[in-house]
Amino acid sequence: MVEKIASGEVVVASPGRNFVTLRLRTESGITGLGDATLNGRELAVASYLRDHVVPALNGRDAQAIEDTWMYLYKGAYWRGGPVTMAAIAAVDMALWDIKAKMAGLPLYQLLGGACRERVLAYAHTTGSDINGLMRSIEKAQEDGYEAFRVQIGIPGIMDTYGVSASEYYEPALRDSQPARFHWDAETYLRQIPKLLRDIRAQCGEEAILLHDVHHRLAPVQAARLARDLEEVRLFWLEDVTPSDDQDALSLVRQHSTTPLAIGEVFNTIWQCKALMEGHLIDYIRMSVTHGGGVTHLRKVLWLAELHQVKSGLHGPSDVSPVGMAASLHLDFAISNFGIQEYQQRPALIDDLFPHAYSFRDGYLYPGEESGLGVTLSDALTAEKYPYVHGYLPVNYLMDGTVHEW
Ligand code: CS2
Ligand code: MG
Repeated sequence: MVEKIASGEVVVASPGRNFVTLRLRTESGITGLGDATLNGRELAVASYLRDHVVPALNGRDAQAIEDTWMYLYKGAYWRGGPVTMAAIAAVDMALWDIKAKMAGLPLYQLLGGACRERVLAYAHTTGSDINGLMRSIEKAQEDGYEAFRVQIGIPGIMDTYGVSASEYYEPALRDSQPARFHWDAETYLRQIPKLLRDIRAQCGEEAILLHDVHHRLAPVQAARLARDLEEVRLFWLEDVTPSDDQDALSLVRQHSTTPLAIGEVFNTIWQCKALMEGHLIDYIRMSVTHGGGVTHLRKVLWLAELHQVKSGLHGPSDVSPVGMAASLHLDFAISNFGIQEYQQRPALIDDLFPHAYSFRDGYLYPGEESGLGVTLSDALTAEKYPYVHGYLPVNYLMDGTVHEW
């Protein structure tokens, strides 16, 4: 029997930060959820969904997921980009949720079944100096984590990327204009190798350490950093140079064996195909939410598998619990899993998005509820938690030139 899509509702709510959630309902009343949160540009995706996508879904077969993906991607003529792909991702997640509920299975079973027993997670740790960062690592260790993204203040740069005063990191800032951040590559390059060597010495040989450069270096600077960090033995060095100029990574490769991770801003397979085929990266960082959903990311991860690239799916606080659940079902079901980024959230968010997935002793488990295993509490409404206008910061060089953030 064909189960038709009957309606779609977009919930934009801000319980401490903005989330955009799509709820699709079939004619017989089965619901599916999708995450469409695009940090700092939330309403653009909400409008794309409400005004353009949802009206085009009515009456379609809810089980024909691949076909609906193509209908939204190829059928719109205008394709790709973070707004479009987050909207398609939300529809795709919601349809997988519905299909898995209809089958009475947790989603990972429909994706091929479990390839592992647990999913290694890494924490965000941050400090304005070594002592502060060590305290943050110790706190994450107390929570059970074995892997840590380490971001540290750089004397001479007033607001280094990833060093946050607030515990709840990186919601787009609630300002009428983007905040101004600062950057100086030479100041960073002079100091970061020693800082990270000290952290390695204090954490011991076995700790899993990662570092994120957030797209900020030129190719030759990136090569120098990757070389200078070899003895730190990072699990990965992330976004060491902007990913638009992909040949640049061959220069980095020529100078070091530090593993490289890229891709949190990618939204289609075309943006990572050459990187994988050229063996220029070791980990692919796309998220289910920004990468076209389960259907598309699965293809990305299969391509990655062919080229011995592992997953490191993006899981910052801007991916909602719905997007996190979708990531975990994929992490569980692919053979080339690497690591999963996972920031613990304020209890309010877990309460508003009750979920079957769990975190224990540094590892994540997708849970055994059918579907994605996430519901929306009735308390999560736009009236109770109205949308808050905000922007991600804009990053400037010391002379006022706009730079990568
Ligand atoms: C970061 C993100 O998680 C990461 O590795 O690069 O936190 C990124 O800055 C945010 O997703 C931007 O919204
Ligand atoms: Mg990153």
